[in-house]
Amino acid sequence: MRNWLAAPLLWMTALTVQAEAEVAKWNMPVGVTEISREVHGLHMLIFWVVVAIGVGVFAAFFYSIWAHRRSRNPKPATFHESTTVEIVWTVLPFVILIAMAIPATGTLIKIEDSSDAEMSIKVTGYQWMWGYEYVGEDYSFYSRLDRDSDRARQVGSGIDPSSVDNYLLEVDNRLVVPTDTKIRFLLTSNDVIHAWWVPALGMKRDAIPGFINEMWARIDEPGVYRGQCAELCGRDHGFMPVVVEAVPPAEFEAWLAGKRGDEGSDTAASEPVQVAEADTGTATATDATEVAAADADADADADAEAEAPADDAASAELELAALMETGEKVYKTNCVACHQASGKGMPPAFPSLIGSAVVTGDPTTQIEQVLNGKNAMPPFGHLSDEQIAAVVTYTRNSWDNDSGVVQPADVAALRQ
Ligand code: HEC
Ligand SMILES: [Cu+2]
Repeated sequence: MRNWLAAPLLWMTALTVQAEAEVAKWNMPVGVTEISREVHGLHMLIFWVVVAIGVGVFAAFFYSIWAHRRSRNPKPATFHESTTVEIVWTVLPFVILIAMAIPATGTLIKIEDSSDAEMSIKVTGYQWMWGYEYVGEDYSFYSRLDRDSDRARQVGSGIDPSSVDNYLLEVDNRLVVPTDTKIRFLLTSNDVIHAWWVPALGMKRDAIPGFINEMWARIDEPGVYRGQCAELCGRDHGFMPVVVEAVPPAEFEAWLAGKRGDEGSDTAASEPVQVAEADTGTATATDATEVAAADADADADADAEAEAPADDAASAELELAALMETGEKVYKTNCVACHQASGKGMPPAFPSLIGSAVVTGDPTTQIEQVLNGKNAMPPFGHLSDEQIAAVVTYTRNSWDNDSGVVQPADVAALRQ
């Protein structure tokens, strides 16, 4: 008896373990915060309640079809109404709903309670990237789709996306945060509604212009957690991932100190610091100018002003040809939507840049306008000095405009 039972039982256990692993792939992930585990627990609880109800309802359904089929009961019963049944099917769902609402409310209250946070991070959505500011720590930066993904996603790039690690889920600058620390996220947006979503943190919030939404997380395990913008925000909605890197608190402090140490002078404090990290190593020849732009922005500009410029890359005057090449890329990425590739714009809303007094006149006016925006034109202060110098030079020397070169230093001088 026992023997012939053992084999199938063992086999079933093995199957269950395998099935569990398989199911985990399809199920909601458990996450790395207490809240995310509670949310997952609720999700499973309610899932099983739903399964039980489903089984009950279908069992009654199939039993009725079988037991009350016509061939068994050629003469149908003619009774009407049953007060007992009506009370049962009103009270029972009510009790089930209340039973589910009690734990759910407890978790909701915890989700909303961002009090006693040990640090705050302001998250700003932009079309199409994220800005992060460590509130009170005097450090902020922008986080964009990493270059490998960006290159591969271009139409006709010829790059196989599956050859890119974490395709569309990697950024140039990760949001580094400490573990075991209650972090409050303050979410807002600079343009349209975005949503900041990292599934492993168990929360998702909209980033709305003019509003500040809150959420919080205390991450238990060091690791890299990936997410995406979760609110359709325009053309490049699919290209503004979120990458959170959780490290032990001491490591975080060291990281932050290192970043702030980089800044040097106060011009840089208001300016995003571009961390070129791994990109520098993998850059191909065509990217040299872009990488240089990011690098120059990070270390060179501020230091070069404060002290005698020791570094060639920082102080070098850039040639027209190099600026035009970078400028064309920057223009195509940031300006064509309104001013068109032809520079003709769509007057009257979006002025033509051909022969424009702003473009052909004193460069200061255009640099300031590109940095700070004007009316319906958004600010582009998040671009590096070199990128802005390049795009301004590009407009000044395209479409028969012939108005001379602007250098990154000219841009740096005009940042507030
Ligand atoms: C979202 C649309 C939009 C984008 C993108 C945009 N602009 Fe503009 N731009 C405008 C509008 C609107 C004006 C007119 C502003 C005003 O004077 O009220 C303008 C004006 C200008 C002018 C002044 C033209 C004149 O003769 O008054 C320049 C120069 C300019 N933009 C350059 C740029 C550059 C360079 C970029 C890319 C980095 C860019 N713009 C991106 C909308 C845009
Ligand atoms: Cu978005």
